Amino acid sequence: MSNRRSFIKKLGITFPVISFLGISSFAEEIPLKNGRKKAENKVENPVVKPVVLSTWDFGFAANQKAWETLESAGRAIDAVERGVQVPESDPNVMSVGYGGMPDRDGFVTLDSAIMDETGNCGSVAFIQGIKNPIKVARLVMDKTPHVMLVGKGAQDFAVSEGFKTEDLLTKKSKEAWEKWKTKANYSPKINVDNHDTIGMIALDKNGDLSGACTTSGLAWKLHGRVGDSPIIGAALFVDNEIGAATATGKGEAVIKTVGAHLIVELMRQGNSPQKACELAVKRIIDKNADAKNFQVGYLALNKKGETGAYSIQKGFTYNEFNPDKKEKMTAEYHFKTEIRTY
Ligand code: SD4
Repeated sequence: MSNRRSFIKKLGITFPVISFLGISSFAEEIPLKNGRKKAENKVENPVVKPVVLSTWDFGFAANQKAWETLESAGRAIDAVERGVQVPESDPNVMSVGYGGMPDRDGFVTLDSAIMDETGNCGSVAFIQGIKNPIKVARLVMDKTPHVMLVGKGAQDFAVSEGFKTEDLLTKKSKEAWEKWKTKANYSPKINVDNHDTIGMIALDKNGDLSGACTTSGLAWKLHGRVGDSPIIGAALFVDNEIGAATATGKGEAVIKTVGAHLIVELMRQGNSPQKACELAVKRIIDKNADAKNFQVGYLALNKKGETGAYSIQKGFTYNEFNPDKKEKMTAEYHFKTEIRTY
């Protein structure tokens, strides 16, 4: 125990008084179920302004939900888990959770991941019949010694935890699939209705970062295809010393460049969240001659609450909430703008 901390203990000063004194770096270590301890809060700033970022227009309602938790000094991990359940549960969001568009064979298969401030994480991939896969990912993280469960095993685990299985294919999604089948032309479009994952990253009042990412993946994908969303490091990565990042768009391109992890490492090297997102997009463009034909969008957030957003193409919208603003934003993008040199 530091001298400063033992001194305060000796004085018998209570937590509210400590907070009043603006001494926020005395958070005790919290033992976690996995035997590890939550890292001691090293934030010196007494009042951390919470921030939450999420992808696409439907993320606005998700941010509103997450904000309730952040505003009341809850943990970022709880905020993101609650937030992303909003589009997961909404049948009108046809690219996440319930009502998501199916694969080529008519099956709705879902991918989700979650990661907290201790570096702990959980994910489910190719899970079927479960409306809120992010909750299952959280349980994989909290209750198992594993990081990832897939397919039937993931569904069995969910059922053993009390989840109901349901038919996730709504009338609307089934009709869209039937229409697609008449041509069965597999050519993913940009920013059109064949994708849109929710990725959400947040910083809480304690200065801790967490993230979640959940999707039904690319519509009309091959049965069994798993995208970037449940892959830790690809569509989601959190390092509580540095920052967090999340991705949306063509998962294969994100996996191949380990996008979210790349962004966090670029921030570790001193780049701002904005520059880190731009460099990660540039990496995809450098490695893919056909990058003009698909979309990838990145969001990043650092420990100071600074944010970044960038995409390959025009049209990537995201939502940024902090105590001073609650806004839908449009990201800067690579093509059709001057290419920046670094
Ligand atoms: C995937 N990245 O399965 C997801 C799809 C997506 O915005 O994000 N769409 O590849």
